[in-house]
Amino acid sequence: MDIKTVATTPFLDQKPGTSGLRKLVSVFQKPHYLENFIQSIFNSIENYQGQTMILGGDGRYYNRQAIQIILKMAAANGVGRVKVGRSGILSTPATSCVIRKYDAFGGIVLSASHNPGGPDGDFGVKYNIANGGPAPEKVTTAIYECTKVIDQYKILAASDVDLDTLGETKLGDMAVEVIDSVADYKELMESLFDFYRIRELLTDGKFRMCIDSMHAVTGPYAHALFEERLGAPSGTVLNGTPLEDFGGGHPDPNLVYAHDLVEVLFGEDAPDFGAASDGDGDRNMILGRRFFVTPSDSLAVLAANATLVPGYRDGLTGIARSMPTSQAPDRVAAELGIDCYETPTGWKFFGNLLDADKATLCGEESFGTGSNHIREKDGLWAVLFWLNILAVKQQPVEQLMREHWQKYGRNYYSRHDYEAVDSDRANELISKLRAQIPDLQGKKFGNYEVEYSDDFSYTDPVDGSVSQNQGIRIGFTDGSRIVYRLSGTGTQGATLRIYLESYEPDSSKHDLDPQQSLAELIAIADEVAQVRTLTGMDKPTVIT
Ligand code: VG1
Ligand code: CO
Repeated sequence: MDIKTVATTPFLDQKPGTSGLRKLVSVFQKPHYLENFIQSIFNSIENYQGQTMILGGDGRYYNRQAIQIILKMAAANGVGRVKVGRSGILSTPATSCVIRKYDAFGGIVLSASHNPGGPDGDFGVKYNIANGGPAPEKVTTAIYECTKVIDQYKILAASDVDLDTLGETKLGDMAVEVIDSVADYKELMESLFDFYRIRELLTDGKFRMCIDSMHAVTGPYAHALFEERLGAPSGTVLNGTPLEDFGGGHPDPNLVYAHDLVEVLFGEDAPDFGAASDGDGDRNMILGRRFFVTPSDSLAVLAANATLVPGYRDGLTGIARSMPTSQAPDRVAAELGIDCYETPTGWKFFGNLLDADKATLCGEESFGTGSNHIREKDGLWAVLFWLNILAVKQQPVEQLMREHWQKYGRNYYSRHDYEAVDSDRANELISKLRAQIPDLQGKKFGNYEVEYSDDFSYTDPVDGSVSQNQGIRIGFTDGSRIVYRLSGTGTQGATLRIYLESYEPDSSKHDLDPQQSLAELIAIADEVAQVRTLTGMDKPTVIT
């Protein structure tokens, strides 16, 4: 083996965020930048020599080049075998599935998720551990520490591997196996859902659906599952070929960016069901005919109806949601007599709860839902879950949702994002807010009185690890909440996220536009944090 040891110097900005290291493509293309980070992963872990690793990405620009570099570094560092998705394609949930199925020591997903791609867009690297989930904080911290002191990396001098042909080759002593990107994931989905009933629904000639892959990674998965396996007509999947620049779009499944789908579902003769997924396939948006399901409500509905689905027939051990996610799932957990855990933002905090079987379903307000079937959120899994429920209940999405609200009440919810804010100003806003925390309790703002205020801190109930400063919460006596936090996935300046929630038990008041029903809280959020003054922006850039 011709292993080269290359001298390098540290980059001081390689701290992983909410979900891996995300930077502009041009940053990752700097000499040694990607190599330093990959070598730091190997330097921070133990006992992987001779073992299997999984590798793939969402197909964005620089995916193929990065895969070739990582394969040669894995070979030089003593990895035994790498299973890589054909053409470099593996969605985040598929990677998690494959890591678990083949007992790999871990995996690398190349993705910046919903961030735009292309030469001027973003790139990202996520490291997942043996349970298939995102590396927990103690692992990402160890990687970061290694990036600060790295002085060399190892890489095999070899020619590129053919990524487009299934089968096995050798790279030095390491086996490289190009695997079907879809097969293992599809098999897992078949084991969880009633495909017979979903197929009946999709072929009954009445029910129509449409799914938008946004030119990103879920295209091949959606074609194989919905059109080939479940009998939906071809054309059901929109934008189903992964493109390096996602067609110039933002592969983020929400009402703002999934506009092709929104036009169809809110247009003339709209289909019954619509869904979209993000760049790396872990997010989902669910729509009915002229109807939007908020992600927090989606988690609540899946939990309330889980026993209708074969894989969850025996019920749930618990539910977990990220702190800013609405409290709608808590109400279902209370009714079911199970625990509902509140974790910091980011899927890595769910791993321990799932491993310990304390939670079966998990979700985040940011269009992420998942379960113990893998250790990542899973966009197409959520779509299949919804279809399975609809196939059993034979109800339109809107009716299902309204009946849910009737039983549990409605948690009106919205998130306001202020993107690309100057970082100093954003930090100033958060520190000023933090300084107010001790004085807020008991304060009155119009109809609202503050019951508590804190900077959310989480103690993992399984390993006792503590994560502090996870978002500033202001809770009111009627159960309404305002939460502020800075994003950990952006690559330019800072993004301030403000999460707003109120609860309405009265079903005669379930028809309001959330922006209208939350209007007073929105005004309070601005007053307390001086958002417009301190950001210099008069309105949010994205409202979901
Ligand atoms: C965002 C979301 C968070 C999600 C994370 C990764 O993080 O808010 O809920 O887990 O993205 O999702 P932040 O720090 O920007 O708020 V993905 O699909 O981008 O991997
Ligand atoms: Co994603």
